[in-house]
Amino acid sequence: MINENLYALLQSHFPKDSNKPCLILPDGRIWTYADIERASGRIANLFAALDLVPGDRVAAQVEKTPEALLLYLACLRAGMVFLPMNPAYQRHEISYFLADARPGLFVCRPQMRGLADEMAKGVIKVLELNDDGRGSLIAAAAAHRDAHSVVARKGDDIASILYTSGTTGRPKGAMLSHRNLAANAKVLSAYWHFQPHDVLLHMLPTFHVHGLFVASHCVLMSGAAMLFEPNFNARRALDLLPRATVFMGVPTYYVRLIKEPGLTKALCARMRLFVSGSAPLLSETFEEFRTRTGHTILERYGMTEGGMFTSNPYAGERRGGTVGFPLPGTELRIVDDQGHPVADATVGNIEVRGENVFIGYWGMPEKTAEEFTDGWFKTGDMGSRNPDGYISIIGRSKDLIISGGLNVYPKEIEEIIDALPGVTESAVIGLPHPDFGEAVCAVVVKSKDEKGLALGAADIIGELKKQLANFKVPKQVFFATELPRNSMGKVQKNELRQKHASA
Ligand code: MCA
Ligand code: AMP
Repeated sequence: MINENLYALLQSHFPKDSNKPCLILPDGRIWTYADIERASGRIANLFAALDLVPGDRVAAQVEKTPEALLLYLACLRAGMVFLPMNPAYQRHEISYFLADARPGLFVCRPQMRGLADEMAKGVIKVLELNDDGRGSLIAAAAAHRDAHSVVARKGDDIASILYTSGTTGRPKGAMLSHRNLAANAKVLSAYWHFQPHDVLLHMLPTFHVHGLFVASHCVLMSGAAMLFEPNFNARRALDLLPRATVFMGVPTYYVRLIKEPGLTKALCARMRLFVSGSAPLLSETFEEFRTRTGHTILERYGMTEGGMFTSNPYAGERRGGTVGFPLPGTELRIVDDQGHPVADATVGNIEVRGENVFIGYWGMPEKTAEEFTDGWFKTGDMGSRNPDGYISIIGRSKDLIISGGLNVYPKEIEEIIDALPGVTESAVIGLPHPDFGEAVCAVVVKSKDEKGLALGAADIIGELKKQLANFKVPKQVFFATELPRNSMGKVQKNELRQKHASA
């Protein structure tokens, strides 16, 4: 039987010369492919010593370090299910994920240890991974052997669970199988022409599909190397672009790059590809970047629930304002609200199908069934197909804000604001923002009592900061006497967006 473990696939593409660099760190240290194999092998052996068995979840809320990536690779090879969490998440968010996913192990930062132990209730094992890559996880793994045979997995076995919030406010764990991830890894590395001599400038976080799967898998599938940076910083990117051949980013990265006077054609002379996604790339940014660097950004479109669905062509015309064509192996259709395919150039609901599309939401069979029609996944994105096949994303039917490439579901924030003393109701909306694309803003109706009178914007923001990751906290709070509603009683968010657009 073929082992469909994704790690086995990646490993089969590792370079013959295992001393070839895989990760190049800011301080010049290098992790070779041999180092990656040995260190992930030690962590995989540690899992067995902790009595974890394949299928157990391993949750991680850690900063981006080489060791964090190794933890992911160790999970793959040992058959564990990797559950990454944004380090910005607070108690409210983490406790939900742990209770829902019931991991066998939680790897956290030392500053979260007290909270982690409290939430683990003695049931979940807790180990630490510090922001410098040390910690009890690595210390414990050091006692184990390097050699580890990749655990046999079937294509449908879960490799990772990534939580995406939802329009109902209750986050859903998207289960991605070894087959899902492998399908996208194979297609993307080939479609974007990854070669062993490539050097990817990796500045994305590693707790989302974009940085963890799309970027890392392309490199590992081609035996290439990555300049592995802890985060995005435009100045630092300028220092490193001359050493790189590929860059991947969210639109905010490109907005910030073109603000740098040092961004020139000469600086990008060695580069062969710039990829953008996770949020719409404005045509001004697309054009300005081309003028400044001579490079045409390749925009692609995807989602946590299936990785990448479409891409502009590598060799053909990369058209601004479009996300290109469905990738090989992904079918995409655009349908009206009754599910009938619409004509070219007509806006409809985007649905996708393919080996990359996830296997369902963890513990939510009904929710999963609702999101599929005959195997087609409803993305919640609206778009159209041009007569020559290019897909454009026109909007979203789901109530979602994308701020700097990070998703914020208004419902989650509205529920917390509505529970505050002095609040009658609220509506959270996205308003245009020059840096983040969209900024989270709240419109709040206060109660007419003393609590309402005393409540100010700073109180609301202060309370939200205690409970939620900072990027979800509204950048602005507006007060209103009532929320506009239609005859069905539904809040008219479009009206609110128009009213406050220039605020
Ligand atoms: C940080 N802050 C933000 C954001 N990030 N506010 C709104 N939106 C954000 N995205 C807040 C912080 O809480 C802080 O607030 C202040 O801004 C400065 O924080 P700092 O960490 O210094 O910000 P930064 O380093 O400038 O980060 C901004 C960033 C980062 C570089 C745009 O958010 C980022 O790397 N985003 C990429 C996310 C990503 O990988 N998305 C892909 C998802 P305060 O001052 O109040 O403390 S995967 C996906 O969507 C699908 C599959 C796809 O298609 O790819
Ligand atoms: P996530 O749930 O974090 O995976 O975010 C996926 C969502 O990001 C998609 O459903 C789209 O709404 C949006 N998205 C991703 N790439 C693009 C793009 N190139 N243009 C517009 N929206 C995008």
